Amino acid sequence: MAISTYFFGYNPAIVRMPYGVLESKLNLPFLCYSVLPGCRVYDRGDLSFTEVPNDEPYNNLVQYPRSVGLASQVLADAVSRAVAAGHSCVTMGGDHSLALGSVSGHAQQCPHLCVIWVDAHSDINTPLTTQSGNLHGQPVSFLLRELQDKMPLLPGFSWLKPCLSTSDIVYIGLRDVDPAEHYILKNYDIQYYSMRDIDRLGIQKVMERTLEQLISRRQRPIHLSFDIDAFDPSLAPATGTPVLGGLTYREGMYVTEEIHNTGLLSAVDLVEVNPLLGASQEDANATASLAVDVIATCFGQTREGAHAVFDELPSPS
Ligand code: 6HN
Ligand code: MN
Ligand code: MN
Ligand code: MN
Repeated sequence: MAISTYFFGYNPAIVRMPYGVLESKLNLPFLCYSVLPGCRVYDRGDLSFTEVPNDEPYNNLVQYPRSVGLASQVLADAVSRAVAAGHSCVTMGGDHSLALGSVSGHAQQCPHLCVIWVDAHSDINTPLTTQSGNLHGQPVSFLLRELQDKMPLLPGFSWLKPCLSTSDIVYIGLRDVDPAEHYILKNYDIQYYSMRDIDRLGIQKVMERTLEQLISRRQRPIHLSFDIDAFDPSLAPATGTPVLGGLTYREGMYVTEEIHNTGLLSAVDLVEVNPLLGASQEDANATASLAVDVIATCFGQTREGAHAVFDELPSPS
């Protein structure tokens, strides 16, 4: 299997994220040769983005629409090319607005894809319901066909075509949902498993139901959009919008192991790791290590060990 990785350190404040920590922890040769035998990983490096000058807020509220729109278009092209080349594509952010580009680009090659969105937040505000004005709280609304009559045309976004139906996405880990977002989830019949649902059902049932809905009738490519803030802040402190009561390490690993086991994972976003927001270097390191475990598990790292390196045991001579 071939995997392309991109660093896309973009957030609405137009800051290039300092990915040193994540990049050094994501030891690609190590991942290829020892953890994930059979995987070839191509590091496509950092995607650069252009800050559009005089990028006035839309409606006096939505921040940097032209810059985010343009950056998303660049990312969509990159992801589309990687998938067209037969690679699985990993995009590391950056902020969750990057899913605008990664899901769109993936869908250009795989129009029937489905999405598993692992997050404390549902990121489904529209530009007319957002209270923060941050586009990282809105990407899903741009992607859903059913919401298009509620979407204003934002400068910078004319290229973007909605590529998902409401039944193509399942959320896992929600625990901080705005009132308008809750209205959308309920009224458009979008499936989600909140932390409360995970408490009630257990993560095993949640994954069973998620995969049953998305891929039991037909096999199709999976796009995993994983926000590190889905984990509890005790595990992932270096992130922008931490919320108490998140996934345990074991629940997070179970989610990615199950997705790997489908054999259908085609693209992964790993977002909202922000080393600048860790209170200490240890916080930044712990959050980055967790992100690496998420990615590695997506592509076959197991908690049970693997034996691909040994063909046979050494015998005494
Ligand atoms: N994230 N619902 C809030 C907003 O600003 O719309 C929080 C969004 C968080 C986004 O973590 O990717
Ligand atoms: Mn953010
Ligand atoms: Mn998010
Ligand atoms: Mn989030």
